Amino acid sequence: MRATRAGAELAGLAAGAATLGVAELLTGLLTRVTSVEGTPSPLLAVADAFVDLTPAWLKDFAVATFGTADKTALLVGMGLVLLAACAGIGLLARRLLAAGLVTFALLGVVGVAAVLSRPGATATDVVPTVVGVVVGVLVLAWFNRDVTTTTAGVETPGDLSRRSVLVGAGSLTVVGLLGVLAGRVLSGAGEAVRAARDAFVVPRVAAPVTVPAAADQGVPGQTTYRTPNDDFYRIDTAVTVPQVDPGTWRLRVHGLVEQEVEIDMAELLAQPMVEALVTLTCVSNYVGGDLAGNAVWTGWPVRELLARARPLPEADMVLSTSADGWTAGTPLEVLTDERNSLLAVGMNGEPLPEQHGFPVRMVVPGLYGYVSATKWVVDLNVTRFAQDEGYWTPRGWSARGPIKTASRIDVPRRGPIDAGPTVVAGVAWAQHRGVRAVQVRVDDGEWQEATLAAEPTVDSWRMWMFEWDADPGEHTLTVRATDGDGEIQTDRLAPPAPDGSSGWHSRDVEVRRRRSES
Ligand SMILES: Nc1nc2c(c(=O)[nH]1)N[C@H]1C(S)=C(S)[C@@H](COP(=O)(O)O)O[C@H]1N2
Ligand SMILES: [Mo]
Repeated sequence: MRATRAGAELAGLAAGAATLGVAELLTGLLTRVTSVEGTPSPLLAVADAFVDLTPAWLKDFAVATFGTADKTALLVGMGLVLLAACAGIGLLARRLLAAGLVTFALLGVVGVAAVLSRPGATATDVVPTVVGVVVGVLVLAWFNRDVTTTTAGVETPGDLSRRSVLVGAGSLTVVGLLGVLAGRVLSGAGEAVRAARDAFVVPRVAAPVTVPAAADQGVPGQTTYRTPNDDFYRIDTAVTVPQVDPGTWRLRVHGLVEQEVEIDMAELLAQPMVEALVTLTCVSNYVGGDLAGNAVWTGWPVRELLARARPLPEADMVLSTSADGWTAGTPLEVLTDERNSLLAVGMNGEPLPEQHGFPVRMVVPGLYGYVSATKWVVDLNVTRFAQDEGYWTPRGWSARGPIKTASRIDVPRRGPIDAGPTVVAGVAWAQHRGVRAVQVRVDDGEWQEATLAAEPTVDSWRMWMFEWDADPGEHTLTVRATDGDGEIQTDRLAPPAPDGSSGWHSRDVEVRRRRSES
C-alpha cells in the first residue's frame, strides 16, 4: 500500500514535529536540570542564525515592512517554510525513501549548524537536536515502511491503513508540537531574570532630571516629549530576549588599555549615577518614520570606567559586545568627552525592560543605535576602527553613525480636514547639536517659522507646532529643521543604508470646505 498524497505529506510533518518536539523537550529538560540558561533551542537558533546571515537590504526591508514586528514575521515565515519543507520531504520519501530520509537528515544538519553558530554554544548543546533528528528519521521511515515491501504492486484494501496513517501522523504532529511547548515551559525561559528585574532597584541620583511641562505642546496626535517604556521602539537582532542575570553580570574592559578592568553589578551600582535625557534613533528609520524614542536614562558615565582602564593613545574605538554576541563600534572620543554616554541601568525610573537591555545597556547621545546603544552589554574592547568592526559594518552599513538632523509631521494625518485654522505639529531631532529652528512650507510657498517647545537638552528631540489657515483643496506640507550649529536639514533624499536616511518629510492633506460655507 502506498500512502495517499495527504498521508505522505502528513508523515513528513509528523517527522518534523517529532524532531522539534523531542529536541525542544530535551532542551527544556537540560536547561531545567542544569539550571543554565541559554542552551539554544534549535528552532530559535535557526532563527537567530538566519538573522545574522540576513543581508542589509533584507533587514532594511523587514524593518520597513514589519517594523517592530519583524521578529514575529520571521518566526511565522520560518514556520511556513518548515511546513512546506517537511510536507515536500514526506512526498519525496513516498517515491524514494532513501532520498527522503537523507534530505530530512540534511535539514537536521542545518539545525545543528545553527545551534553551534550561537555565541558560547558547546558541543553538548547539539545533543537535543541530534536526538530529535534521529527520531524524525525513524518516524519518516516507519510511515513509509510499506513502500519497500509492496513493489509487487499488491494493493491491499487500504482504506483502514490509509486512515490509520492519517490518524497516526496527525496525532504525532500534535504530540510533537505539544513537546515544543512543554520544552519552552520547562526551560523556564525567563523566570529567573524576570524575578531579578522585579527585585532590581534603580539607584537614586544626586541631580534628578525633571522634564519641564514646556517640553510638550500637547497637540492631539503629536509625539510626547518622553516616550513611555511600553511604547518605545525596539530594534535588535535577538529573536529571543537575551537572559542576563544581574547577579552574575560582569563588564570587562580590555584591549588597548594600560589596565584591564572588570566590574560586577554591586560595584556598578555603588558608583555615582547620573540621570540624562537622551533620544535614541535607529539608522533604519525612514524619513517621517517612528524608530526614535526619548527617555530619562539612569546610569554611570562610560568615561569614568574607561578612565580606570586608561586607553592607550593609538586607540580610537570601543567595540562593545552584548551577551548574545552582537557588537557596536563607537568612537572612543564620544565615550570620553563630556557628553552623557552612559552604562544605563534605568529607563524612565524603572529597571531597563528586558527588551531594552536589562540589566545594563549603553546609551550614547548623538549616534545611531547600531554603533552605540549596545543592550545586555558585557564587554568593552578598546581598539581601533582600522582593526575591528561592529556587527552591521560588514553587512553594508557605515562604520560611523552620527545621527542626521530630522523632522517629522505628526499631525494633521492624511485628512480630509476642515478648512480654517489648523494646528500642524510634530517633532525634530539633531541629537547633541540641538534643534535651533523648525520651518514649515505649504505647497511651494515661503518657509515659515514653527513655534518650538522648550529644549531641556540638546541630546533629545524637540517638539514644534505651526498654526495654519488651511484653504480648501489639496495641499502639501513640508517640514525642515535647523540644528544647533545653524545647519539646515538637507533635502537630499537618501535611504537608510548605509548611514541613515535624509530628506524633508512632507505630507499631502486634503482640505474640504467647511459645512457652514457650503
Ligand atoms: N545587543 C544588541 N544591542 C543593540 C542592538 C542589537 O541588535 N543587539 N541593536 C541596536 C540598534 S540598531 C538600535 S536602533 C538600538 C535600539 O534600542 P531599543 O530597542 O532599546 O530602542 O539598540 C541597539 N542595541
Ligand atoms: Mo537601529
